Amino acid sequence: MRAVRACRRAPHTPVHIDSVDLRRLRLPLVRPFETSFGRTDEREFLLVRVRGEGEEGWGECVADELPYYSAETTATAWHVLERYLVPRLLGRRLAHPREVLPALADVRGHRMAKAALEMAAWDLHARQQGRPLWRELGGVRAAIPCGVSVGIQPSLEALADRVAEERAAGYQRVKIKIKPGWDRAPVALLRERFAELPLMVDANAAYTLDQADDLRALDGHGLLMIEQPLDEEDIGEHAALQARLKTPLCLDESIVSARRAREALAIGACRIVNIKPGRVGGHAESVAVHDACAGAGVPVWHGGMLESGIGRAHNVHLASLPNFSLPGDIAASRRYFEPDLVEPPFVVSPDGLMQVPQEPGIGVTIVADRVARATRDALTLDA
Ligand code: NPQ
Ligand code: MG
Repeated sequence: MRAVRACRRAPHTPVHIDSVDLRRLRLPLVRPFETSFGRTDEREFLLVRVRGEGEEGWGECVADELPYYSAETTATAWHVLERYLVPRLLGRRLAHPREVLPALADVRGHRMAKAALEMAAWDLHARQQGRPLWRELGGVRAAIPCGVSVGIQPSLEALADRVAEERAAGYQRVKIKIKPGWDRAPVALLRERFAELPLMVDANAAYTLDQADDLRALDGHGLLMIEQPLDEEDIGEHAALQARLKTPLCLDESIVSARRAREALAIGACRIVNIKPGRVGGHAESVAVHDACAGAGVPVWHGGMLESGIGRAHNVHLASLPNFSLPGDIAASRRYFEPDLVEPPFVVSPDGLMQVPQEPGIGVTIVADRVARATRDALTLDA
């Protein structure tokens, strides 16, 4: 028995997927989340389960119901997964999950849909090896530093209360969402109330270069960074803006691949990069972005997409790589979903750390009846 297992767990266990389940879920958020592009009280997302060789692997598609953070939506991701992506993998034998994204390369774009499938394949592979995902990805940390993303609030007082609460919970840095008209006053207030707070802002592409003065007004406040002030396509304009600011710019929406990251760094469009595996097509491309930034001496941090515990677990494993040297937007399960879809839930210690799971694969248990209750559509695709 032992010998058989050892053999199955040999270093070159191929990825062989013989069935894929797609599910669309809706889960109420613990509290609404407001950004420059809108307000969400219920998160819709897809889950992908891949099965092969008696094991399974799970991935979460971070696309939203509405095309406001990104062009992809749950509906486009479902369509592309069902018709184009899953058929390219079913019955195929790939030597390693790194081969998944190349196997999908003739389908243009749709990185969030691809990432969900690719990340499920990594979980499957890691479980087949009997190893936690972080080891397969090259992680080096047993715990990751956590920051928190605070949405646009109804008033400045409400914002100050929220930030005080998050500080008390241990988060090592706070990011607030800004938009034209909600930028100077909230930053000035937080600086007054929390002088030493590691603070940053995220505009989600709400500004144009014409409004550079609004952003320069934030320059004296010692912010860690300003995240994605301009449109995702405006990489050249971010370089022009960075030249006029002391505060580092960080790109999120603009960085859709390692190639794009290298281009952005080469022209000085940012000094920090946010990595979200969903945005770049999964773990392998995230590691490539991570490595490109490390090579250029540029720190990265892990973004968040209001994931359930399944996507969150993937994020925690990835964020254990060495160049994730700034606290990420990886917060406790209970800030978003109560209960989460996984056990144990992700928790943040009083000093702002989250443990990286040590069990095989993503290392958490998926609670089937919670998944079932939140499911709106389900489909199984077989080889
Ligand atoms: C960001 N996240 O860094 C994102 C954007 C974001 C934690 O600030 C539904 C689907 C709601 C995707 C809200 C954080 C969302 C979303 C915000 C993405 O830019
Ligand atoms: Mg962002």
